[in-house]
Parts: sequence; structure tokens; C-alpha cells
Amino acid sequence: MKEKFYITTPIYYPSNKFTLGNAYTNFICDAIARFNRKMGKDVFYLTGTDEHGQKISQAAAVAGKSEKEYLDGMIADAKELWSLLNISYDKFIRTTDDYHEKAVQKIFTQLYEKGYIYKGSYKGWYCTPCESFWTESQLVNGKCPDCGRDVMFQEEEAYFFKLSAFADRLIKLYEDQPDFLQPKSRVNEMVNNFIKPGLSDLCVSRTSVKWGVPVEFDPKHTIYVWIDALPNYITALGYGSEDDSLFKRYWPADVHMIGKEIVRFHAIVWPAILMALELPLPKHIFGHGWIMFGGDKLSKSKDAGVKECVDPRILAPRYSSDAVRYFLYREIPFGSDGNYSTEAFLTRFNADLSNNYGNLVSRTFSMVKKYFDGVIPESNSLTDPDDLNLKEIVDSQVKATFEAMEKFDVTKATTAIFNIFTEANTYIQKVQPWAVAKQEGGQTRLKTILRNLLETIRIGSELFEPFAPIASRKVLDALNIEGNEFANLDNFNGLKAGQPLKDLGILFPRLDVQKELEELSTLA
Ligand code: ME8
Repeated sequence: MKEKFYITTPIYYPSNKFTLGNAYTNFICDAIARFNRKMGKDVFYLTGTDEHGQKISQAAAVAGKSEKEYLDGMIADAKELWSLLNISYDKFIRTTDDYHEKAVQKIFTQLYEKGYIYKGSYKGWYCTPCESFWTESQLVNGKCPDCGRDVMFQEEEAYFFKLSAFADRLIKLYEDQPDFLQPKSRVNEMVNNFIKPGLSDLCVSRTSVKWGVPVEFDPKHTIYVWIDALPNYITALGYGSEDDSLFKRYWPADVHMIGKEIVRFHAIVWPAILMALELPLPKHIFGHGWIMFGGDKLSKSKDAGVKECVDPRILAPRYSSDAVRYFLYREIPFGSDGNYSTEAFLTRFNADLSNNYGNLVSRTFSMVKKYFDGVIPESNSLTDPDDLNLKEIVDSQVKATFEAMEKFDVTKATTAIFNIFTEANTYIQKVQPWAVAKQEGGQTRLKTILRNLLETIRIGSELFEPFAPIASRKVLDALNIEGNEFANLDNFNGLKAGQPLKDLGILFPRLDVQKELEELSTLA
């Protein structure tokens, strides 16, 4: 039986203004999902949308639509965007899906019956746009600490989840499973900022919010935010429905990939809910950093002042989704914040994709065409020090890529892959195939050189496919490589000698950075 691998993004708040920031979590998960599929695993990749709450009702009212009508249009847009960005999710969950709503009701009732949910009264400062309650001490200058907007004091009957009962078990969890929450710095943040100062019970129902899932046994209450949102990771697999076969097969998740601002909910509230339900915990929670833009988090609500184009709907068709995602993997150090700038994107496009990878492939293919009629030469045993050195670097970088992907580190992985392409270009400069071609009796050596280059391109493209699926697949097709799984990464015998290379257009045409910057500024 294939090893299973279950990966999730958070469920996104619906919007038709998704930026590169929003696409980031999906880009990361997509590369990890594709990589694990290529490793031969049985992968289930979940994404979706978080559709309840006051903000949605308000926005729908402004648009003069019912909530459902308003949401359906936006979800269609979101799916179109994910398809444009080539996101290979296996399931898209909407929290308004009937099966989810029913399962969430069951979960709420179960938690109540087990004594983990009780009725009380909530008093606190409420931020409507963020749908968050805050205590007095959490406010910043009397305003919402997340968005800086006004808050209202509210008191109402509400149900509470006994989060306070889980402090010791959570600390034990982080101690027993040091890689449960990553990067490691986030563990200290959870323990020192939230658990040690004392966990408060969590308000999990509202009577004033109508657009939500009603509590089964007390329907004037709707289930509030996190008890509705977090269980999507199990309801999507059929937990709480008649058919829970996917749940049995895939749970626990291998990784919940999330942005750092929601680590608290995933590393504290979610494990506590699962412990209360007596279900296994996910293996890893990874809180990635933010894409920053001019010093601020790139976000839907704060992008009004953005003068550069950060719209993936414009960038992806213009430069390819491969280029956009590759840039983010490589430029934002995985786990930390990183800056986006159009100039850095265009510069890296030229340097890495066009010059390094694209040029390597095109020069090698042209030489095979020129010297061997485009037919793949046979492999030879490697004795020349330059060949051995190339092979050694390829081997070490294959290993580095796999090690990085064990830790989901898309930045280290893409760096290792590009070390391969860089080394192949250096090899060309060193061995000078064009000079060898002119030497008498140089044909045998020339065959070996070109074979080595083609094999290096093959191995690099196999590794690169999860990160740049369209371009790498074109290269692999041109090399007549058909399989969907990694093969022959440890040898230079992966290609069939005697087969003709297929024609390959220009992979990443070189850009005029200034011209692009000017044109893009008109589209921002
Ligand atoms: O948080 N850089 O949804 P969401 C990096 N519905 N990542 C970014 C980003 C940026 N500039 N902007 C957004 C929610 N993201 C809840 C989750 S889960 C049970 C409920 C990422 O639409 C963000 O970090 O606000 C998160 O991972 C994802 O976009 C969805 O955020």
C-alpha cells in the first residue's frame, strides 16, 4: 500500500482581491503535494473557503445580494484563480457545504456532551471586520490589535470551550513532539505569550451573528468562527458523515500549512479540540512567514496604496505561473517574512529562469542537434575529473533537495535544484564542447559531455517539476521522460540513447526589466 500524505492550506476568507500573499500558502502546499506525489505517495491536498460570519453578511448586503449568491460568485472566482495558478488540490471545501455544517453541529454537540463546552456570558471588545473579541489589555491604543480599527464593547450569552483545561497537555505535546510546531521559534511564542500567562476559555457561539451554523440543541446560537473553521480539516474527509472512509485513510494530517498569524489557533485551539474529541493530532503544523510589501504585510484590505502590480491574475498569464511561484519559493526564506518587489521578480526571472535554466536547456539541445542530429547519445562510464565532479554535485544536491522537502523547505529545495543547473553551466564552460567537437577523434568525448548535460537537465527538471510544473514537464517531455514518479535520480542512465529530442521552444524568454516595470505600473 502506498504511504499516505495529507496536506492542507487554511480555508481562505472569500475575496475577489486575492494577492500574491494569499496565493503563497497554496503555492507552498502545491509544491509539497506534487513533490510527495512524485515520491509515489498517496497524496490528499485540501484547500477551501471560510464562509460564515458577520463580515460576509455585511459585504453581501452592500453588494445587494443574498449571502449564498454573493459567495457563489466569489468562490467561482477563487477556483478560477487556483486553476490559473495551476494549484493541484484534491478537494475544495466550503464551510457552507451541507456535509460540513452537519458535521460541525455534531462536533459541537459532542464537545458539549463531554463537558468541554458550557454556557456562560461573554463580555469583551469586538472587532467586526476581524470577527475577533479582544480583552482590554490586548487592544492597541483602544483599537483592534490586528487591523487598527474601532472596537465595540459587547456582552451576550454564549457557549465557551474549556481551552483552559488543556494547558498542561499542550506543553507536554510540544515537549514530546518537538517538530509538531515549526519553525521552532513559534513554540516559544505559544508557550510564553499564550499558555504560561493562562489560557482563557474560548467563546464558541454567538446569538447576534445569524450567518453561521446553528447550535443543534440551542439554535438561537450560531457556532462561532474557530469551531466552525478548524474542523474543516476532518469534515472534508467525511468525519461526522455516513461515509468517513477518507477520514480513516488520511487522518491524521501530515501537515497543516498556515500563515504565522493563525498559528495560535492551529497549535493551541485545534489540538485541544482534537484532544477533547479523542482524535489523533496532526503530525506537523507549519507557520510560514509573510510576504511583505514596502514594509507591510501584503493583504486584501491594505493593498489600496500598492503602486506595483501584485495581482496574480495579471502576473501569472504574463510571466507564467511557474515563474511567479518559483520567485516566491526562492525569494521568501521559508518560515520567515520576505519582501516582494516587481523589480526583484523580473531580475530573478532573467537570472535564474531565463539565463540559468532556460539557457542551459537550449544550449544543450542545440549542441545535440548540431553534433548528433538531435539524437540522445549513449551513456559512458565516467572517468574524467570534470564529469565526476559534475556527478558528485548533482548527487549532493539531489540529497539536499530531499532533505529540504522533509522539512517542507521550498527555499532550500529550489536553491539546491538551481545549484545543479549552475554547475551544469560551469561544466559547459570548463569542458568547452565546441572545442572538443573540432578535435580529431573528439566524437566519443563529445558524446559523453552532451550525455552528461542531458542527464543533469533530466535530473534537475525531475526535481524542479513540483516547483515549476509546466516548464519542467515540457523539458521532460522533450527528453522522452514519461513517468510521473522520480526515477533514476542517482545515475546518468535515465535517458534512452538513440531517441530523438523533441523540439522545445524558448522556456522563459528574457525580459526587458525597465519596459516591464513601466508596463506593469500602468496595470497596478
Ligand atoms: O486566516 N503573506 O484566512 P485568510 C503570506 N480563514 N501569507 C499570506 C499573506 C501574506 N502577505 N496574506 C495572506 C484565514 N496570507 C482563516 C483561516 S483556517 C481553519 C481559517 C495567507 O484568507 C495567510 O497567512 O485570511 C493564510 O495562511 C492564508 O493566506 C489564508 O488567509
